[in-house]
Amino acid sequence: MKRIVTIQDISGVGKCSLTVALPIISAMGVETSVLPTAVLSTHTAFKDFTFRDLTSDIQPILKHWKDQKFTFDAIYTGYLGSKEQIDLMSNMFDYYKKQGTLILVDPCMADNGSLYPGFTKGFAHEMAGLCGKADIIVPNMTEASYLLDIPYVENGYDEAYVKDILQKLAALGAKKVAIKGITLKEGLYGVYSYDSTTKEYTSYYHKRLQQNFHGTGDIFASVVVGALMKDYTLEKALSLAADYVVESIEETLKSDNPNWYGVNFETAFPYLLKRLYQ
Ligand code: PXL
Repeated sequence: MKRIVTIQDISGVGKCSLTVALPIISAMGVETSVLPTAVLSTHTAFKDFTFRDLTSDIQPILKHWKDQKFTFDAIYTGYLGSKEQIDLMSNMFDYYKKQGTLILVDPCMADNGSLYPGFTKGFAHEMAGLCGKADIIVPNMTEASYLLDIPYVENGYDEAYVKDILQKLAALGAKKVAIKGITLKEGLYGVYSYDSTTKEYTSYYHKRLQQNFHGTGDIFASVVVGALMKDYTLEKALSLAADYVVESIEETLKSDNPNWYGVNFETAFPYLLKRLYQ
């Protein structure tokens, strides 16, 4: 069985980061080790959340893993709480890269044109450096704009603009870049990717639902990692991830009392696993 490690926070309530990555990647038949970066009472869209920073635990945990000679088929980083954590991840990448570990960075820091609470342009700059060390990065359009330090454009751009952004992100150093939430077609969202080694682009369009929910980016990245571990091509992994997010949102909207803070990815598991094993 393949083993990955995912590094992001635990938000006790909120259905994001580790509370979605762990069940989803495990359900896809991939051993999922975790390195929590922080423990929050809820994700940061709730008021008055608590935040316990775990930065000082990261180094000792990584040392123990090295001593135990654990290897990972992939490293997937999501929400990181500080520049110091980015530096720790950068060193971790250098160590595991030598063993052929696939590195996927979800530069989780922004959406809908703005940074999440607590993040700065300086943090985005550091995150751009970390993205440069990844095999694959999966930003949304807002994160792509912050990584490149260019203004965020919500709508009205063309395909040439998207391709230019993909190339500029690849120029940071990431081998493959995928951007989700592209609004080029009415009523649809697109996922575009660019492979800097083959110079090839792919695109996939899926239904665009009216409401935005938290945690969907984490679900997307988790499925991409899981599918890649199941030997999917990046193109197939991206379309599966996008379709599962749509299915999860539809499950949420179907529910009698949908909560606002996260989606019902749990009841969409049969869909994911059927697709995975068909
Ligand atoms: O889903 C991204 C995410 C992860 N972790 C925390 C967050 C968010 C988005 O708001 O607040 C703590």
